[in-house]
Amino acid sequence: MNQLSKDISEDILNGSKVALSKAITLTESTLPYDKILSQEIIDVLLPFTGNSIRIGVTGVTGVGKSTFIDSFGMYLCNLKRKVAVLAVDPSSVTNKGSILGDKTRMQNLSKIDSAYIRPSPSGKALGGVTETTRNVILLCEAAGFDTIIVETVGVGQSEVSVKNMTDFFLLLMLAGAGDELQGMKRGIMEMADAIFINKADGGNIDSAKQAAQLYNMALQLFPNSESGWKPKAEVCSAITNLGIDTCWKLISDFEVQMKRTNYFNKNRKQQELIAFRETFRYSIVDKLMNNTLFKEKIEKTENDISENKISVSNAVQSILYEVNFLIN
Ligand SMILES: Nc1nc2c(ncn2[C@@H]2O[C@H](COP(=O)(O)OP(=O)(O)OP(=O)(O)O)[C@@H](O)[C@H]2O)c(=O)[nH]1
Ligand SMILES: [Mg+2]
Repeated sequence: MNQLSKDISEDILNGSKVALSKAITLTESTLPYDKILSQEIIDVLLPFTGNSIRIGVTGVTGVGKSTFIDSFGMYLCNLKRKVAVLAVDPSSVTNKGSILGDKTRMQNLSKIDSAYIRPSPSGKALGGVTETTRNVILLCEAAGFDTIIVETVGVGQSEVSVKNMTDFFLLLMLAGAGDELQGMKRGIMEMADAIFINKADGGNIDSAKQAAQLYNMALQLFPNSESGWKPKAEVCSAITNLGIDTCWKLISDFEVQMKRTNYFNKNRKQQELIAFRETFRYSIVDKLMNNTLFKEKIEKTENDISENKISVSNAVQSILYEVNFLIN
C-alpha cells in the first residue's frame, strides 16, 4: 500500500479535516493514480465507517434547505454531535454548482470546529456525483462525524439517489405554494420520513400549521412503508429555530425504532447492493463510451439512427453483439 494513502487514512482516523478534504479531492478526481489512492484509503477506512445517522434533506429551490441545515447543524453541535454536510446537486453538472456553492448560506455552521461542509463536485454526471457522495459519507464517518446531512434540490433523480444513500429522508415544503398535494409532489412525499413546512414565522405561522395538518391527513392515506415508520408533517422556521428540536426528536425516535426492528441495518445493506449495481452499470457504460473503438461505432450508430437507417433496438443489439465478442 502507498505511504501517502496510509498517512492520509491515519490522519482521517485522528479526525483531521485537512486529511479528510485531501481524501475527498482524491475520490472526486478522475485521474487514474488518484483513483487508486482513494480506493486504498476507503478500503483501509471501511471498518471504521457506518457509525452515524445519515439524513437527506430535499425540497424545491428557495425552500430554505441550506438555512435549515445551518440552524439544525448548530443545534446538533450544541448537543456535542459532529456534523458533516454534503450536497448532491445535479445543476452543478451544468452550471458550476448552486446548492452549496455559496457557503455563506451556512454562515454559522461553517465557523464551527465540530462541523464540516463540503460542496457538490461539479462537472460530473449525476451517476458520478452520487458514487462520489457515497464515498464521501464513508470518509466523513471514518473522521468521526456522527451526523451526515446530504442536501439535494427537489428535482427527480437526484432525490432518489439521496434517498438511497441516507437513513432518514426529510422533505421541506412551503405553505400556500398553491399546488399542495398535487401530481409530481406525491412521488417525493411517498419517499419522505418527515415533511417540515418551513418559514413558519412572522405572518406565516398559521398558514404553515394549516398546511402541516393537510399533509398529515394526506400522509395517512399513503400505503404503509416497508420500515413500518409513520411519516409526520410538522412546521419549522430556519430563522427563529421553531421546530428544530422537534425535528431532531423525530429523527432520534426514528433511529431507535429502526434499530430495534433491525430495519436500520437491513436498509443499509439493501442500499449497498443498489449502489453496487448502479455503480457497476454506470462504470461499464462509461468505459464502453470512452473506448476508442466503441466511441466510433457509437457515433456511427447514432448517425444511422438519426438518418433513420436503423431502429433503436436493432442499433443496441448490434452494439451488444460486438460487446459480446469482446468479452468472450
Ligand atoms: N422567513 C424565513 N426565511 C427563510 C427561512 N429559511 C430560509 N429562508 C430564506 O429563504 C431563502 C432561501 O434559503 P436557502 O436556505 O438558500 O434555500 P435552499 O432551499 O437551500 O435553496 P437552493 O440551495 O438554491 O435550492 C433565503 O433568503 C433564506 O434567508 C425561514 O425559516 N424563514
Ligand atoms: Mg441550498
